[in-house]
Amino acid sequence: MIHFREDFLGKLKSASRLVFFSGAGISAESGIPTFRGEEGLWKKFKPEELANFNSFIRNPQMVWEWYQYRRKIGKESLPNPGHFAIAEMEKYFSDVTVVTQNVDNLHRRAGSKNIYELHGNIEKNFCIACHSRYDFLDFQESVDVPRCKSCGGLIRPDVVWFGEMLPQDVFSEAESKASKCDICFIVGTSGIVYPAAFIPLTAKQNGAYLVEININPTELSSTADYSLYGRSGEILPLILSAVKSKEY
Ligand code: BV8
Ligand code: ZN
Repeated sequence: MIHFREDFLGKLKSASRLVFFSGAGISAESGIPTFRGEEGLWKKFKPEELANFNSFIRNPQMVWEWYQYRRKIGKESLPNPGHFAIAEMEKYFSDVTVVTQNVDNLHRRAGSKNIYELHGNIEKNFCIACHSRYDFLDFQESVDVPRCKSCGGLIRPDVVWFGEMLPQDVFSEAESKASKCDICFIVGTSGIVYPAAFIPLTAKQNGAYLVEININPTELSSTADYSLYGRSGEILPLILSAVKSKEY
């Protein structure tokens, strides 16, 4: 059981707009490996080898297989109590926004309504030549990198690779939500990937109260007003029960 600090409970009581800025750590308890943790995805592979356009052009098959491997893990994973707690918060606050760096769809599958996917979505794909769009179901079984039906071009996952711009409309709307929120929760992220990591900083600059939920301190810990160390799948449901029982 955690006894939350009085100032945090006070903020919860007066808040109406929440932002949950999430990273790979929120999905760790769903069985999806994080990027930089012990079992990190990058341990076996390096970001520069896989999550960037030039590697895809040089070796489309290798990059495609990595994403098929991650899609398979994603398909076998379920949202965990942390995702569900965030979704249920929508009943108790007027505006709950999820700004996620994750591409795994678990927030949506947990029932969250307002989600900004800053780095895209692993179940979506497009042709690099004519930009025709394809969703994951078209290629569930395809081991080989698929070719576009209309032009024969290579098909890639619709995620943001290193060196690529984030979807501008998604990012600016997420920034505007961050600038207006009362509390910004930073959940399960090492906070080293930019410009995504600007989101909590924008919230802070506009007067939001920052709560970090992580098993370790991170790059963003110094900006947080309150750091809750532990697994997000355990801490988020405790915050939800504090809200439901009006512990403040
Ligand atoms: C761009 C999608 C330029 C693909 C990913 C300054 C400004 C702008 C850019 C840069 C900059 N400095 C450097 C850059 C370049 C680069 C960057 O940030 N590099 C970093 C590594 C230094 N940024 C870019 O390239 C971005 N693009 O800048 O374009 C530009 C500008 C104009 C015009 C053209 C171009 C694009 C970055 C996006 C890259 N794509 N993913 C895919 O998924 O395959 S990044 C990847 O990292 C994932 O999206 C992931 O979400 C993201 C962040 O990682 P985390 O989510 O934080 O995961 P991590 O493993 O690191 O941490 C997990 C945390 O969870 C840990 O803290 C752990 O303790 C915790 N945890 C674990 N278990 C639990 C837990 N917490 C709670 N409970 C648990 N149970
Ligand atoms: Zn095409």
